[in-house]
Amino acid sequence: MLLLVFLSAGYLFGQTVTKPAIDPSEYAARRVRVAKEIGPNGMLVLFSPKLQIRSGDQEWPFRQSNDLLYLTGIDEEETTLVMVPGDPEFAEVLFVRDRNPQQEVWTGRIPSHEEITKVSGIQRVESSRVARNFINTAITGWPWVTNFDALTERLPPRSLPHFYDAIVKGSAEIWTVDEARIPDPTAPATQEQLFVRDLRERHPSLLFREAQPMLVHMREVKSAAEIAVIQHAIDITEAAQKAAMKRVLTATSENQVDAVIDFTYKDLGTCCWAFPSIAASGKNTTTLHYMTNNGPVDRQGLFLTDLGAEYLGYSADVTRTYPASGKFSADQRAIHDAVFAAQEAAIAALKPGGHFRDADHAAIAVIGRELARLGLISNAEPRQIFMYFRHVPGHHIGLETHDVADRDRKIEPNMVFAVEPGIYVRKNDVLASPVYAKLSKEEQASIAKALDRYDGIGVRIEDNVVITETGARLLSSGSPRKSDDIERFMAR
Ligand SMILES: [Mn+2]
Repeated sequence: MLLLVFLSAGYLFGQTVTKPAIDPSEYAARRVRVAKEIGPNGMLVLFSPKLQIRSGDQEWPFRQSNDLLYLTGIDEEETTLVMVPGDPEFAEVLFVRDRNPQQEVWTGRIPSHEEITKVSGIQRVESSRVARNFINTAITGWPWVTNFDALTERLPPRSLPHFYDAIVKGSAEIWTVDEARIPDPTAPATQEQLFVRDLRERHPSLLFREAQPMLVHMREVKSAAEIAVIQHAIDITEAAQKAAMKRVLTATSENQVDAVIDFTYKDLGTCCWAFPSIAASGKNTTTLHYMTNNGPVDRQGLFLTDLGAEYLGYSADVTRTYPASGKFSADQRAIHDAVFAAQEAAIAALKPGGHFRDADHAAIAVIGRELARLGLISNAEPRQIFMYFRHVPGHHIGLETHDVADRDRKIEPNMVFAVEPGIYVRKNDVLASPVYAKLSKEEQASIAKALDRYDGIGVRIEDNVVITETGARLLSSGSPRKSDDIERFMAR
């Protein structure tokens, strides 16, 4: 299958660039893979999520579910994808909202069914009003509810003969994403989970199959078009990084730096961040998921921005740490260079056939060596390193910032990773830690001395790479990474 990247002239950073998109033929090819996987007795069902209430009658902006976006490219509410590969007429059916002039006055234009076909490549587009009825009809062989509507009237009983035959024989399988990625018993049920619960009650003999492993396996390896889209998200993110590095020089509040980040995203043509920006000054750089972004700028301190623009649903994830004054102190530079060395080692360890753990180990080995050299630990052992570095050094990126992953799978070309080692010196936490308490008096004294020196310094350097045939290629080289390059850029 030939992958096409739509090219349209855009204007970014003062030069003409291409704005990538994903061709309908690519969505079609993904569905062909799914159809093959689920087989002629299967039915795949995916729903878009319901709008979430923020407060009162205000809703959060709609965000499509990633699996539905991955298989259709349709970023619309009230969308349901049903695939019944055994019955060619209904091999792919997409249910979407109908155009509705009264509603469009309030909430804007709803795309026509023809436009939905043009984006997704799905020929059979039906009204979202009949989605549940269609599914029930397919499973029971005749319209399940009595209020017949347009589609079920057009659907004679047993119009899905192959699937119905499988139902009768007890070999029909309903595929959907039922398992939560992050198990949380208190989380509200997804549309898919409610659907499965309901079907299990009404049709106890139906077989259910979890679609997640298949979709994870597909989503882990990116196409050329996906990599181009991610690169675009990264380019916008790096423009925001550079704007932040300039703004911090005169900013008095983290808010002001946060503001140029949001401005840059929107100015360069994407609505949103993929995750709330982290804009942290001084000691706040040592808080891993700092998101308050309203503290004063510590002029002598470091400034850390962990940013990811979202473009067509795909996420970038780039972190830079730089001096608010434009010039690193010797101690700040020492920590920054240590983290940079760890990151370079991690990136060098990524190659096809290897495992992401190789990058983890490479980063941790360098951080251990460097922390020992700086006197912050007495011995490069994991429990001491953990006092300063307590998150994993990387993850896949894609439709999720922390993209779906089978952590046991070997690395393959065209996987895209964020690599993000860090060192965070929080003196009081170290002094209070049980690991520190178990060290000898001499070890404690020498670490305490180093802690006085480096306290409040937090550095994370995060870059995005794509795996090639032989190693990893940096996608985020558009903003300065090394101490010298950062200073040079900020002085310009
Ligand atoms: Mn990250």
